[in-house]
Amino acid sequence: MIDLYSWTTPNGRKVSIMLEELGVDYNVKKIDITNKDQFSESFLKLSPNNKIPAIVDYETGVSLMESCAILLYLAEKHKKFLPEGDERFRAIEWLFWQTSGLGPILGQVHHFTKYNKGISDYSEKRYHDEALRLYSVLDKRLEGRDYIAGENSGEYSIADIACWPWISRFEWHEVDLKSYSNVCSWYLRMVDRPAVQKGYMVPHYVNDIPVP
Ligand SMILES: N[C@@H](CCC(=O)N[C@@H](CS)C(=O)NCC(=O)O)C(=O)O
Repeated sequence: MIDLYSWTTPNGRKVSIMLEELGVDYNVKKIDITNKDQFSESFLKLSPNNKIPAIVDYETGVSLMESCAILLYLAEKHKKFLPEGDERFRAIEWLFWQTSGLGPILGQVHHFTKYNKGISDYSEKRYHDEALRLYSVLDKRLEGRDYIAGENSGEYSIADIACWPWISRFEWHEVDLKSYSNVCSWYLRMVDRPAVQKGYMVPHYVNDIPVP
């Protein structure tokens, strides 16, 4: 059994989608980051960086913070959603791209453009421009491919699971998803997956999955 500490955000949804894809049993522990639950003493023992998500795997005794470390751990444990051979590092490459680029930059767009509009035109423009660049990078990567990593036309992997929840906030990014046609097709392909639909609603329903 796994305990998942999470909230209704992209980093949290990455892990719930992965757990749904794997079909493993898990308990959800709500950490309401709007209520500062992430700073409680008990949660800090699991997540010293004060952020969701975190997991405790009672089968192995492993506890982990950092969504992409959790995705890698689960992929290795279950031998699923991480290609083998050379393509393994292609998936890891895009996983790092998400965690070092896409997530942090889109996080800044949420901060300045969604929640603090008008406070800093400079920051809004800087992060929006960079967000558009990242959408273009992903669009190019997905040209002629169904999924981000894997040989030929791609193989569904933790790289897709890491990126999709961030792209699902395209409206917050003021991005017309249809103008990134490869990203848009991939996004809708992901929306069709029952595990994506279920994982998106963890720990609870906030809204329907946005569809362009
Ligand atoms: N690099 C971390 C980022 C985690 C993160 O930023 N979590 C956010 C929610 S998406 C959070 O817990 N924010 C609470 C806070 O900043 O106080 C990961 O991928 O797990």
